[in-house]
Amino acid sequence: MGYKVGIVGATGLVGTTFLKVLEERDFPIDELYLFASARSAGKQVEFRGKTYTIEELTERSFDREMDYALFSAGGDISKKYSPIASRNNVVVIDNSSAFRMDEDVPLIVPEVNPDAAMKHKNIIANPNCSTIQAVVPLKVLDDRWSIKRVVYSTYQAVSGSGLAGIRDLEDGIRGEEPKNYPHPIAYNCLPHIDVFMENGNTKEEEKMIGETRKILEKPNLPVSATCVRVPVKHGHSISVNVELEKEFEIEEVRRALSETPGIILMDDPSNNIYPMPISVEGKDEVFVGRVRRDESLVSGLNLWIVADNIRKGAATNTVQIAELLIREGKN
Ligand code: A2P
Ligand code: 11C
Repeated sequence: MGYKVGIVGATGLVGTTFLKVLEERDFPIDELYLFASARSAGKQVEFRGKTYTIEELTERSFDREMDYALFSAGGDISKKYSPIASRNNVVVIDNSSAFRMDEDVPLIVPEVNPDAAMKHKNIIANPNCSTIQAVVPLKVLDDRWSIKRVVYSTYQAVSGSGLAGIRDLEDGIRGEEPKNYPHPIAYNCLPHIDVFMENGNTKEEEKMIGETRKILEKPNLPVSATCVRVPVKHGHSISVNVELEKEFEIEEVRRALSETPGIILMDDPSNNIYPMPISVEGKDEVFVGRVRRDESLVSGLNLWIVADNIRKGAATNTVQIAELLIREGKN
């Protein structure tokens, strides 16, 4: 049996990747509905050898029968249209930050907290791309050695800002002024992702802090983050410093990470082997390397975590949430 699936933001970077991932994973689809803004209405898209026409998203879009709607058209569209879809009994899996910290909305990474998804009330949130790739290995550490504190330093690709970010990097290399970022991103790094908050953190940093606590179900976990945009097209990298409650053996940490589905340990520095953005593009796993003891702490660990921000960080994780619901009979 197949499902009736809608995609909101079907022309965007994440939206088009939804289609690729659904196709690759053989997701069972009987009916597919593609939505974007009025600008794209009428455009045609190929999926599994069939041609589909993009429809303008309106308040009537969910009047028809639909099992799942995968949203990636920004927070304002999610805020307006997810409740309409949900009232019409469509299960929304939302990529925006609109509902992530809402108590009634599960925030899900299927490898980490699948059980939380079962309590959904028709809206499930997909975490921020940087958070997703960080919590997959952190969950392994927390289960075995209990995490006491986390410090994140990110190196985030321009594709995290959608097509506008990619355009600024390409234009910048040609010497043109940026249109999306406040400074050139070509040959530069910007310690600035999303808006600045009153406490001096950016919203991206606050997202990583709050979402990590919610997903790991550790509401008081001390987490610190510095998020940096770098001139890389695809793939976010994160240097993660973790303090653990219990003593650990480094080989046991390596074994635990390498045995976990969804993680690929790429850690052979003597042969120059470690994950890099260019080696993870188009992949669905989270890659971990540079696993080593932080000797400045009693039980401290450093990790280097890299993943494709548009796939595991967005489209793949969303599709995996839908697959989880189907497996558990919770659609
Ligand atoms: P469109 O292409 O018609 O503008 P990205 O983040 O890669 O830029 O993608 C944003 C996605 O959100 C696109 O599919 C875009 O459609 C969609 N979108 C933007 N504004 C609206 C809107 N008002 N209604 C529906 N979809 C929208
Ligand atoms: C970035 N992480 O790289 C952001 C993109 O909250 O879903 C995703 C923003 C979000 O800019």
